[in-house]
Amino acid sequence: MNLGVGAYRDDNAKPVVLDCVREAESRIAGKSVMEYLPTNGNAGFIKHSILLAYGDDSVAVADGSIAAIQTLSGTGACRLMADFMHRFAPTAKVYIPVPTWSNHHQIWQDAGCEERLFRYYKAETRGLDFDGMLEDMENAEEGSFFLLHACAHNPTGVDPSVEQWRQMSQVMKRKQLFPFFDMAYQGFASGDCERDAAAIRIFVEDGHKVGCSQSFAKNMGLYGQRIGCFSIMCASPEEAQRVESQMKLIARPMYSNPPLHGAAIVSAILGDPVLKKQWFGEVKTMADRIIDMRAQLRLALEKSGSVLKWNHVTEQIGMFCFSGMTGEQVDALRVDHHIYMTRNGRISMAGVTSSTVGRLASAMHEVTK
Ligand code: IK2
Repeated sequence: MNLGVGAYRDDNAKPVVLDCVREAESRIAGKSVMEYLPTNGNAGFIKHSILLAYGDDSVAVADGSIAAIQTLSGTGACRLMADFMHRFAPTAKVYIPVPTWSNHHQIWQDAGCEERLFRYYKAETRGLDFDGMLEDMENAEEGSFFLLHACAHNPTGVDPSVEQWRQMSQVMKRKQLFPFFDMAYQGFASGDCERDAAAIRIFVEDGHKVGCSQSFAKNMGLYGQRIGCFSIMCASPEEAQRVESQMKLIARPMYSNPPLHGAAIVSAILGDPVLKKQWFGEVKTMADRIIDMRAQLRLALEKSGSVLKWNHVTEQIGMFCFSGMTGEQVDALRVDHHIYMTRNGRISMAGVTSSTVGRLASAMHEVTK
């Protein structure tokens, strides 16, 4: 049972190509030329992407004060942010949550940024360390950058509530901390792409100038197409033009220009209200299957005779369950049960199916007795 990589599988444990993606591909087949895109990418894609993140009614999108560039998926967007930060705020620190997607550390370190950590997860409650996080924000130097997972936090599956986001926004505003949202799972948390963008929109409402990384790997299943978007909200359209020009100067010597196909697919879907609606439905289907697997796993664990508490399995959200199992317990799952996951106890719930959930629960009970 492969529960390692964060990639969606259907209830037969098979990778999925969404119907809306197939339809978009059939519409663009043979129509696009194979010329280079400009350094900043496909303009239509960028517009649709930032509307999805900031909202159809976003004033900043409408008046052109968001600088944005097509990227090599979410990783590429984070890397451009890190390079941008290193170039224009060389002494600023980047605060990274503990724990986080491990590549975050490498991305910011490789770009030469000075990293600090902030408390995020509380092992005792398997939930958010809200007080610890606010305290670390209070104690951060003014002008620091904070990397925030917009929704469906990887690896913990623990997200702040709307009220907690509001409080974080207030503290960060007062302390003049720059919020950078990594949104790799829009739609995967609640099943609703609009709801999953709530954090970004709260911060924007409060007057923050936010940065954002978007990925279409998970929510459109476009993993290998490497399609994403990096944006920074600016004070004016003129500033946005200048910032965008600097983004291009960072991208140009790195990869010249981004690939065509993924951007064409996303534009075809988001640019057609019928296909977009279909996509919203398909994201919800994926999110709902994961939510259902969480419920089944918790129930099976509780029925297995385990005396441990498993409420976090259903309380956490998104693709991952941060199970609380130790490295040794994960090793035992691998060796004795042929169940594979990352050694921090993270289960990719997207890999669990209705025919394997029972076996997973009894193996987890076995190794945690
Ligand atoms: N940001 C976060 C928080 C991510 O989780 C990811 C994807 N990680 O998925 C693999 C895994 O953890 O098993 C990314 C960014 C980057 O994703 P991509 O570059 O594919 O868009």
